[in-house]
Amino acid sequence: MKNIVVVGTQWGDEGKGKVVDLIAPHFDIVARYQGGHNAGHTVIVRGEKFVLHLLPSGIVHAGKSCVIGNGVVIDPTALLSEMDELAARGIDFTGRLHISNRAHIILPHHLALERTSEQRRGIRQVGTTLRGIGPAYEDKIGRRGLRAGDLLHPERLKRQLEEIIGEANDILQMRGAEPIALAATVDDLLGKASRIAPFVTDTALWLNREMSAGKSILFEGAQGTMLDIDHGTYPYVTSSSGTAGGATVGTGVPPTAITGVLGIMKAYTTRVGSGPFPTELTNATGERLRARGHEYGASTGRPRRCGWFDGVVARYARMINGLTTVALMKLDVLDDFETIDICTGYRLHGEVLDAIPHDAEDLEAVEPIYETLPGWQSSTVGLTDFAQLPTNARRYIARLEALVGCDIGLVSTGPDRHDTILRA
Ligand code: 2SA
Ligand code: MG
Repeated sequence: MKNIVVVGTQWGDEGKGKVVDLIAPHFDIVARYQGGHNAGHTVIVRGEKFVLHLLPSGIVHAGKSCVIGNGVVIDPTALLSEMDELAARGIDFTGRLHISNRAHIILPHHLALERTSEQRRGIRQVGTTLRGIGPAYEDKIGRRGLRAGDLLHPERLKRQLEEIIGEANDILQMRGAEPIALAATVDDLLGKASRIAPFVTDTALWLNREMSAGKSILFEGAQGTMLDIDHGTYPYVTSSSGTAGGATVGTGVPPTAITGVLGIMKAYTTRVGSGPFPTELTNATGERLRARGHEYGASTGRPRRCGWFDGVVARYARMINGLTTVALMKLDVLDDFETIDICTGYRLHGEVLDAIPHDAEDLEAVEPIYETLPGWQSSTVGLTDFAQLPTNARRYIARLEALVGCDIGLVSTGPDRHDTILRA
């Protein structure tokens, strides 16, 4: 393992936080490359639960360097409160947190704009986390964003905010929403800027120098392949590149330096927010998955939609990310099911598809083709040896490997670090 990307292969919440935490000791640096505090990465260390949003999950490991890359969007309030909370719990990150000077800043108008645009979409709303993520990326692509590096220049911050917020207020006014108070925003940001500034640096330069000195990097993806702005179920996606390619754009580490891609795959499927979800179960079975898997949003507490494993999505994720290994998560959630369905293909208007449709309405209309496997109906909780798994659980895993076209090198059997099977 040298420079590995950990990527979500479904709609997020696959268990990336646990895996990053588990393998972090083998790397020198953990880097986030996209998204922001819309992510919710749950890590359980010696029975203590940490939910990380913006900081890389590696932060709970003393001595590891952590990077918030240029592809991330940063809400200063969320960043500081997460740092304060962790500091209060004994985590010391002085000298090991590096924030890209090119990362964009989430400002109050982003939240206000997102609320109004979600309202305007009516039934077609995305169901975002309302954290300002999308509008912050809009300002970035629109070339009017404020970057972390700008926090190092308080003398020009007022002028920059005047321009950015002035434009946003025109739109807010058109939509009949409250404008953002400029003076209060400037004061608030100036106060926070002085606390954030010491961590701000050219992380692309820093990462490349560290690599030259032989250091290894773990790239921590947020959300998942199907929420990727380009490759996901557009427009029901997040506004960043959560797929493996995003790791290079979002950190400035070249593609030739990436040596592997670890795909995180839940043994069934979940989705938060709206949009197509072919294997969704809106019945008692779906509720059983939600209850057994504790499927509620780690950032917003929203109940997650639940359904069977989708082999079409998994194959697609292997292709788009070039997966070299898969970690199969939450196998134990399926322990007491009599039978388990796996989706092996889609049918649209009577025809079997050989790829995921690009159109959300088509994907909404597909009929999953299922294969039913017998359950194992015994507890796998906490197992650490592959040979201890019930025969039917091993059959299930073998079937998933065949469908995905990639080896499953890790199986998770519970939330704790130790509830893990590592295959040679
Ligand atoms: P946004 O806020 O612009 O990124 O929302 C756009 C879509 O992306 C989905 N999204 C997520 N889906 C799953 N997990 C996420 N993180 C949190 C978690 C979510 C939470 O780990 O549980 O707590 O609710 C996440 N972040 C964004 C979102 O639901 C929209 O469909
Ligand atoms: Mg999550």
